[in-house]
Amino acid sequence: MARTQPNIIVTGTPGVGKTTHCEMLAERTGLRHVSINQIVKDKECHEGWDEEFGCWIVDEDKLLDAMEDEAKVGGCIIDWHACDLFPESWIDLVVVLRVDSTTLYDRLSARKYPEAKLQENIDSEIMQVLLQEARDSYDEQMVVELQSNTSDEMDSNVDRIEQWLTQWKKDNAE
Ligand code: DAT
Repeated sequence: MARTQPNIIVTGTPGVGKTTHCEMLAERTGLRHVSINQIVKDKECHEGWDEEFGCWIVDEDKLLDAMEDEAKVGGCIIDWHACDLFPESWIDLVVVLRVDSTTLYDRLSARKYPEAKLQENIDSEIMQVLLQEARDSYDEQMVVELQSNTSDEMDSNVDRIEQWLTQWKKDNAE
């Protein structure tokens, strides 16, 4: 059965602004903010805590099982710092947020990230790891790269995604 609402992934290096964008989008569109972090924690889709990187070791099969019903219904704004695990058939749009390294440094320092983790994330942003992952995993027409340095950029990103959603609904109306 076709989805009556699209599923959107908002991805990028930690600190780019995924959660802030997803919350604003959910408020404006009525779509659901699906925080993978929260699902992994609440539904225990993990194999324990990685001390070195300070994150859950995600059990991807369990996570996909936990999300399948919701993805089928549609209307998910998926908030996660990876995107290659979701089947392409579930997804309609992949938004990769980008940020300058100085801005990212300030945001991650404010989170009190340990130096090694901070540096690793900044390197990953400079090397555009998430953008490449998105391009490798999804049709190029589904992937959009948006800058997220300022609140003006965030507002225009959210406007743009809302416009995309309006068009998607027109295209997919019965
Ligand atoms: P993420 O979910 O990608 O880890 P976040 O939404 O928690 O990132 O944002 C990290 C911090 O940066 C938070 O204090 C909000 C701020 N921020 C994010 N995007 C921004 C933007 N485009 N302009 C100004 N501040 C932003």
